[in-house]
Amino acid sequence: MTPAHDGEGAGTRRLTTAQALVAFLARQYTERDGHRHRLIAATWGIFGHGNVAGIGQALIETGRAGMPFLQGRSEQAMVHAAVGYARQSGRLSAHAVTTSIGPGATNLVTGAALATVNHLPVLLLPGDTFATRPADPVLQQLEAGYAGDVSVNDCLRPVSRYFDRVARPEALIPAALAAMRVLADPAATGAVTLALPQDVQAEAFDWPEEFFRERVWHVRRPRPEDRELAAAAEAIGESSRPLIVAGGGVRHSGAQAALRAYAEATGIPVASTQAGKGALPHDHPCDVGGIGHTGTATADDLARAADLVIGVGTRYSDFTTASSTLFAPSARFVNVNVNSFDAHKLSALTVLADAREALDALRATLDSAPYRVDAAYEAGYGAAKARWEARVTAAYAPADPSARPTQAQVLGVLDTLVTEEDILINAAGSLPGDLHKLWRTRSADQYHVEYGYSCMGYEIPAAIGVQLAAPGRPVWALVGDGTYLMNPTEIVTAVQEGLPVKVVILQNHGYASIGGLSESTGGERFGTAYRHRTADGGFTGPPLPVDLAANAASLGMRVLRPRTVTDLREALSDARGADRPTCVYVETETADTVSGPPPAQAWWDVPVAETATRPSAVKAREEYERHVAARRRHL
Ligand SMILES: Cc1ncc(C[n+]2csc(CCOP(=O)(O)OP(=O)(O)O)c2C)c(N)n1
Ligand SMILES: [Mg+2]
Repeated sequence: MTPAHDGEGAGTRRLTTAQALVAFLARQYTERDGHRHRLIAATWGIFGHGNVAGIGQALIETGRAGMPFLQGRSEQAMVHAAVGYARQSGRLSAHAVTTSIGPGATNLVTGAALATVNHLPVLLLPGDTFATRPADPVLQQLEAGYAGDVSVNDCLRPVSRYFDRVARPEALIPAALAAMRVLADPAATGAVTLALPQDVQAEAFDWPEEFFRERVWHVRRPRPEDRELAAAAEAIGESSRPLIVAGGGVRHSGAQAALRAYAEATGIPVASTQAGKGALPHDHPCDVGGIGHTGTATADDLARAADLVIGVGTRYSDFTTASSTLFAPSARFVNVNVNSFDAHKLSALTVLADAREALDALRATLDSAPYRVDAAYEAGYGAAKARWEARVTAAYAPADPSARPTQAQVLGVLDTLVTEEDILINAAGSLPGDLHKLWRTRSADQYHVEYGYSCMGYEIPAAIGVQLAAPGRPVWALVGDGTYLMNPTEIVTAVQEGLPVKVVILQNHGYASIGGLSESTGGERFGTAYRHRTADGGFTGPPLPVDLAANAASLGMRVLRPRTVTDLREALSDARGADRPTCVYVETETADTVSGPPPAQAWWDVPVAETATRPSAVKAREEYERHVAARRRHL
């Protein structure tokens, strides 16, 4: 870096905008509970003309120690990796992602939406077309006829929590500070985009030294207001059938111990969303498992009967609420959330606060106003929990260990091998439902299912990000064949970085989950199987001769191909101990004769055609209308 120079620039440093940004990012920290973390721990990148000579050059100037660099294969996947890292880091540390202009930039959009929906921080640094426009149109420029200041990067606005275009070097100062503010704000965080016109990236400016001082961004834990706390405690005191719904906010806040203490003190059962699963270990007496469409019978029956639902850090997605059909019309809600938007859902009594602070404060109210659910309620959900546990055991148990495993049996084998160290990653297909219903989560960060955006192809890159944040721990990306095909290329990055991630490919020759959904909505599995096209125009021929195991091997992975349950146990055990990226490829049994996991315990709204000629669709519509009639508005 050029040192500060004399004269008019005393106390300033002459750097390009890109150099200044990288130097700035290298000195940003978060702090929570007295612990400090590097806010931007590394930068992912794929270079093109829009960033190679700007941010690319700045990264060499700064050096590897100042800003570690990670090379990706696709921009979307780099964001997934960054999101995996941020979730595993408790949102206290994040990654940046630099891209070229045009396609490199718009490839970020899906990842940005995923980060924002899940409230997970990532800093996006797409290149942008020239601010000075000397040679318009630059390669890959959009040229919107109606507006000169629009570029493809504007696609990132709706999916970013903060967006800025740094059209002049000095505009970087407020833009960079605002970006850090949003990334470190527990209520606002998500994707943050600083679009960097390629000429501005390379332009020099005399930056005030003050810009480069170390900055520590306090990640706050707002305490509940007395008034809100008192109202919540009163509602809980009046309740005879309360239920806690633990969402992702419990995890982000690190509120698991506080939740456990509160649940133990009150006997209130705890159901969890996909993001919240693991808030309590599966064998805790108060843990009743997943809630909603993919929930357990225990949790869903409690939800139907609950007179008070205490949402802690949840967005109440349609899966969680069974599309507004799960909770009783008379149910009341208390929402603990750091984010006002979520706190106000379902006309709840709001407790606008950090989850840990709020749960501790609620527990403290018990000193003056003791509260515990009655023994019959506790015994009731305890018995239901035991019944569900038996169903999990049945779904996991192989009838014949020399046969091909079902998907649930694959989870069953994994269940026998993992400890609380293991981390499981998944996002889409039939696995999220199976995992939510069945998985016996042993530790607070074991269950990593991205279900806010449920994005096929999140798993493998996310495993890389998680492994970077959790070195030495077994990290498993569980993927369906469709998901694998959507985004396998980051395997190369795992190989390049020597990260021993484990990828389990569950081959069932197509989009089985959507096939099932199609069938139940009268769509007859149209377009969901990976089969050869036949003379009738459909995809009803033999399965495609695609070899995903060979594909993974070609990208540099070690690949194991177990065929039976017995082989699978050996392969998963081998992969678990492996010190290099290892893939376990398994064909799963899908025949209707094999019993699968328990069916959905609650509805999910997928609109069915109102007019149809095929009997299956007509019948599905009748069923749909029956369910819709049960929808409530909690006002
Ligand atoms: C990027 C993306 N595209 C489409 C979907 C819709 N979708 C959800 S699950 C699924 C099928 C997944 O197939 P596979 O990974 O093989 O899992 P399976 O359903 O067979 O268990 C599709 C297409 C999605 N979630 N994400
Ligand atoms: Mg599949």
